[in-house]
Amino acid sequence: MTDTTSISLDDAFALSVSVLVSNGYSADHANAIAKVVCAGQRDECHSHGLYRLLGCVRTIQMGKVDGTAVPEIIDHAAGIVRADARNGYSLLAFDAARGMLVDKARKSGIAALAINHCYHFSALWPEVEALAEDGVVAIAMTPSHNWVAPFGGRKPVFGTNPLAFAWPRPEGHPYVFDFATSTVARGEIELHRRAGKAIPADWAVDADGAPTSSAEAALAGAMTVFGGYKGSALSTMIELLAGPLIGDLSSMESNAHDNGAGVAPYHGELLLAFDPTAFTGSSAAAHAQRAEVIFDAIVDQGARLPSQRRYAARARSLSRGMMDIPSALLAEIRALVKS
Ligand code: NDP
Ligand code: PYC
Repeated sequence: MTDTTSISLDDAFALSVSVLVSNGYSADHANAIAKVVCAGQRDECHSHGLYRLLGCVRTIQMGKVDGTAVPEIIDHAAGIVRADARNGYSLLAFDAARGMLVDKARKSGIAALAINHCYHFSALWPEVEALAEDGVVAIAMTPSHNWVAPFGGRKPVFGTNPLAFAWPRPEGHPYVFDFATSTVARGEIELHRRAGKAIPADWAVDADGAPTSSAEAALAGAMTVFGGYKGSALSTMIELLAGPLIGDLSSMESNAHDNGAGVAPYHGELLLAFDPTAFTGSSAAAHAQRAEVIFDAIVDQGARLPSQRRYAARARSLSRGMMDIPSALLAEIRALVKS
């Protein structure tokens, strides 16, 4: 049983900003990163919560990410926004480009945002959820480092390549899913290693290609794709759409760029936004009600919607004004603040 500490939402945010700014991030980057890692911890998404501050500090200490980069937002075409993160983290670029993406989707029905030249560590649900709150349907995807073997192979080719989708609903939170196209996010294996816990044998193979329940051996070997050859194909699609299509690095190229530093992946991200009203005009609200029938048919039989657990965790954290964090991790994070 992990020893945990409760920390107020405000204190967690202030601590995160302090860690980031004292290690060389600008206030803008620190706020953008703190917002997302605190949201992850609040929603009990531990692999992409406050734990990620360790990687943010390592990535700047290794001289990789530009912690003060100012993203350049480019109105590239009627349906395309480009955001050049200029070697900073992706999150500030997303925040800066979000409005233009939504405006273009409203004008054209569909629009794409390509974020280029970014370090990337974050969960994608905060971005697609924000876009759904703006009223558009959203998809996001990104490569990472090549840690994942294709179905039928043993050598890492793909990143853990998350795919996220959000659908605005007439009432309440949007429908959101966000998952790695590997069997599990790499961060989950890292958390098992930190906790000294075994992993399920289908998450990864060791360096010799044998299934392993050792987190260390898995991190040194190759992770598996989810869903067999179907996951392999989806992961390939993400490599292509968020790589060569937008003129940015694949997961193999990101790892080569890392050159053994062991820091956050460096590549691009693709986001797509669809405006329902542009497709169906004044009947969009009626069609949105038809979508509700699908969600009802899922939950009415006892199945749950993705993000249902996360939204429940959020509600608990917000009502307490606190969130829980492993005590050892909190101590490690506090020790990162430079005076
Ligand atoms: P999971 O395998 O837990 O899948 C997460 C998604 O599936 C969530 O939307 C989750 O909803 C939903 N889900 C889980 N169980 C069920 C269920 N029984 N019924 C319905 N829906 C369910 O997480 P992953 O390890 O694949 O990914 C975790 C995170 O890692 C993601 O946020 C992803 O963005 C991030 N990531 C980021 C990468 C990057 O390069 N930046 C790379 C890889 C992953 P709920 O949250 O409510 O449980
Ligand atoms: O957990 O797989 C992961 C991951 C990769 C990059 C950021 N998170």
